[in-house]
Amino acid sequence: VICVLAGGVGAARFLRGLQQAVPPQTVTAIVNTADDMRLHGLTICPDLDTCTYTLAEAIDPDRGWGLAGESWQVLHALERYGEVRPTGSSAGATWFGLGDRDLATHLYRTQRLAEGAPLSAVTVEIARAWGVGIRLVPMSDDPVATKLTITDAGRTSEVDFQEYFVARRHDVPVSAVHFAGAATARPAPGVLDALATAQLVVIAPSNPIVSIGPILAVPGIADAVAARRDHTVAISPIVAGAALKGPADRMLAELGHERSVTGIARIYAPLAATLVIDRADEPLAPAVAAAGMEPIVTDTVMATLERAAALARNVLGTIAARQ
Ligand code: FO1
Repeated sequence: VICVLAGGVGAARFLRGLQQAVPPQTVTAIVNTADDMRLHGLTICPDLDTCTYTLAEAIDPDRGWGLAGESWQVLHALERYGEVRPTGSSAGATWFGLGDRDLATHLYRTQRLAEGAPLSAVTVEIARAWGVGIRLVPMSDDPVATKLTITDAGRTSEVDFQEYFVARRHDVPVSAVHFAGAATARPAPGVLDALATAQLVVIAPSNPIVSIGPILAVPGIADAVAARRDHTVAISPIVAGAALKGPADRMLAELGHERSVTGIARIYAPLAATLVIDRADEPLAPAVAAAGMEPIVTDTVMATLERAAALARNVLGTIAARQ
């Protein structure tokens, strides 16, 4: 079994490459759920859905989230209510883009949760409906929510993840991050087992602070990964000092980390023996080694399925070589 700690787009692309390289049933992805939100009374799990839709070849390839060929009739119909919505109400909100077909996933999930099913069981059902072979497991069945302290126009406040990411276009400085609910959350069934028995644990190229951070904040998970340090490989989400997608680069700097593969190595060194870095960062390989991780230099930008599969084979090879 190969166990992958996964956030959204970068992780989904890596998993899609990995399922070219190994039988999908041998892969368990432990997925961040601290980006989840409630809107229109629905439970929305963006990272789980990004992984599901990507693995089902149904994702919108340009946006990296939501479904390809989506229509937006419901969203446009909601715009009518914008004028009558009282201040403070979130009724009919249109700032978060839910497509018509994507809504079906949230309707199904919300009803199943209301019937008492745990998120992990509902996730299996949704993945099956989309023909996904990789086992997708939410990090926890208990709610955990990323909260960010931001400063906007001189005012400091705490906001939910999607308000920071989508409503404010991750364009405001972050001075603190915490994961509400994490301290009492339990790992979802199968998570600790998968970590303990995997031949290889991969930390996907996701934001270390807000995508991988919440997974590691669930009690027991970081210890389970650290116990497998020699079998754990992280893939840097930072290439030449920049994040390929999202605000990881700025967020690292704002929270006092170095915005480079060296900064990534300092964060992951207690958990993983190996860090895969891009060829563009080859000059920093000695700094990665000095931070306590063995650097592997290769192409990490997953512009095509072939590149993603090649990266996956490379990651598999690092462990095969050491055994
Ligand atoms: N990201 C955006 O930038 N704008 C959106 O309107 C938006 C809607 C959305 C709906 C469903 C879904 O599964 C994801 C969606 N995302 C949107 C992406 C989401 O905010 C990010 O993928 C993350 O949570 C970060 O990993």
